Amino acid sequence: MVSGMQTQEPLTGKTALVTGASSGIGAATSRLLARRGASLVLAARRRDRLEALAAECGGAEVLVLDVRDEPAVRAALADRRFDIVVANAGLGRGMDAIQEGDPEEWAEMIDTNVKGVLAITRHTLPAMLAHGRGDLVLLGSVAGRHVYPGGNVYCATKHAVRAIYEAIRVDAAGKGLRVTTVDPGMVETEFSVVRFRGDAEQAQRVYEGFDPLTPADVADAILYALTRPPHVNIGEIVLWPTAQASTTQVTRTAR
Ligand code: NDP
Ligand code: 8X3
Repeated sequence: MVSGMQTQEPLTGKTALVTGASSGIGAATSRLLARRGASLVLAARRRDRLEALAAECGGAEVLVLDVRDEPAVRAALADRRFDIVVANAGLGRGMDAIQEGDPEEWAEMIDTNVKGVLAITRHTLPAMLAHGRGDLVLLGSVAGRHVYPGGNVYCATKHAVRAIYEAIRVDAAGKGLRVTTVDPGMVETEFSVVRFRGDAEQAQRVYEGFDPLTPADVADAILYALTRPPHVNIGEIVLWPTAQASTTQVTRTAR
């Protein structure tokens, strides 16, 4: 190897579980990992989406799974070993001030973004640790680093993901696991359509007048972490749209 050059670890022969594979960042990550030779297990609730993506990926396994259902996560995953786990499934609901928030929406976010990530972690880590090698990637957010108006409980769940990332680092230390949190700013996906309960116009306005990140940009960051040499663990990746300075400051041009 030429001095100073980093190897690109191949993904051929590796099996990757991606949660939230039916849309956005999860779908883009699945496509990219499949192109790099990994065998994919595509998990989410919408079977039709997963089956279409599996065909695109050249025959990936489809796993219809609600990450909020911990016994179902255990039954589906606890007896298997994955080389790569991308715990990506997540959502935001609403942008109300905390004093006006809907506790049902809070529960949905906490159950998915926190308890779902915990269930995936709990039921995939033991096999990776017993094997002495594996990659666990969590989808955090810049919302896990800064709280913005109306972000309250969504931001709290992503702060929790950051704490879970740190907990995994210390609890699973010395067992060959690489753990990464990938924390993007604004990415144009179905995230805002879900957040605004299907209001596509309101969702579209979120991304108007600037170039947001694309799901492929985030997939590329994930691939970077996964393809470092085995002794290198990329711990935290924060990526922003160039026009986004903070969670409250986006420079938009009139169109
Ligand atoms: P999308 O809405 O496009 O995708 C979300 C995915 O999560 C879907 O595949 C959905 O599948 C899945 N999902 C949601 N709830 C569940 C559940 N209970 N069980 C299983 N799967 C579920 O959004 P993104 O791609 O943008 O979001 C992916 C992750 O990235 C999330 O964790 C989000 O918080 C994070 N993120 C997003 C940013 C953005 O600006 N878009 C920025 C920073 C982080 P299905 O409905 O079929 O179950
Ligand atoms: C999603 C991005 O800025 O809406 O994590 O919180 S943001």
